[in-house]
Amino acid sequence: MTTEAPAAPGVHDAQQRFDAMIAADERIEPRDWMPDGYRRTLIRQIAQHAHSEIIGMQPEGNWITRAPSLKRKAVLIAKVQDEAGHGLYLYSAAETLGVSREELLDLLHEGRQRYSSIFNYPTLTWADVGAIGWLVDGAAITNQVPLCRCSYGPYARAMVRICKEESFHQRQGFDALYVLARGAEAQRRMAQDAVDRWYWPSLMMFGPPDTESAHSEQSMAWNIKRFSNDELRQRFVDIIVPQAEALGLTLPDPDIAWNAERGHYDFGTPDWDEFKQVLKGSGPCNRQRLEHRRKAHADGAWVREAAQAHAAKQAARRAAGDREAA
Ligand code: BYC
Repeated sequence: MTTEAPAAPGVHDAQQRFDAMIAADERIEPRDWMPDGYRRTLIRQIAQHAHSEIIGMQPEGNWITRAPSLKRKAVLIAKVQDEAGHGLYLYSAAETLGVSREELLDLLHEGRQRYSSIFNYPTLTWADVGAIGWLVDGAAITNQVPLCRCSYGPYARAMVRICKEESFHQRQGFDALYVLARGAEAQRRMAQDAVDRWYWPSLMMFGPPDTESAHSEQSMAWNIKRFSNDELRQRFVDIIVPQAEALGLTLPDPDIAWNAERGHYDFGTPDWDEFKQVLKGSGPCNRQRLEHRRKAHADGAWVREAAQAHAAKQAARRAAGDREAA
């Protein structure tokens, strides 16, 4: 008697299986069937996230040579290196979806994929490094901790390590600002000025208001996003208001007030026109960031070529060794 292998499940069955896995809050892995839209959404989001990590090295990298002490310099170098590492984990996660890192970098360099709006603002003083750590990394953690439970396995797993490292980044930023806020009057003013400039852009990191968020509903249905943009923005404000008090600095938002009925802080509305301009490429540093990235990529071509030549030589040696042993 011969037994026939079961027919490959049709797309309909595969879709049902996928839907059931999402409903049961299970992880989707690279070899599982997934709808095209799910794959496209993940590639878009993970690539945007990876690009943000490597572009995000620039504003802070700007202060490595001018960090005020050896300790601050060492900490900043470690942080900027961490961002490069995050980029690598995320490009690897994106590659499991069938795209290559080269393709994604080309899309970034051609301006066809986005990176976070936040990195189009300049770092004018040393206090900006503190404000980025406290507010930008703080916003990133608020957004990214729920991504550790994202339905796509490789992205969720990458986020676990990234979030641990982001916590260290946030603490170093808070610490740098804390020291400045308690220093000379000029240092305190510098810390306040940095917070004044980074507060609103950090609220914009969470994306447009829910009413204008094109992807949230579908991404939440797929368990990619666990909370909406506005929910996470609110969570972030609730965290930073008491932290600002502990720092002795004020947030440049006259609408911040505790709302006992809601159990949350009320806060003002970011300038969404400015956000749209930054997304269109007209932020203060868009052009500079992309030009620097393209140049860094071109300057690094010899490293990639040398690594490939080395790998080819090793492979040829291994093959020759195998032939001799045979
Ligand atoms: N900037 O439908 P929506 C870091 C776009 S790195 C630019 O709500 P979604 C760090 C969005 O792409 C932190 N674009 O989108 C690194 C969409 O455009 P398209 C980076 C934005 O995806 C170094 C359109 O607006 N974090 O922490 O559902 C040093 C409509 O938006 C932004 C991540 O990438 C923005 N802020 O939600 C220090 C987290 N917001 O594609 C620190 C992962 C929205 O339709 N990403 N857009 O043309 C996410 O969680 C989500 O993608 C977002 C947006 C919440 C950002």
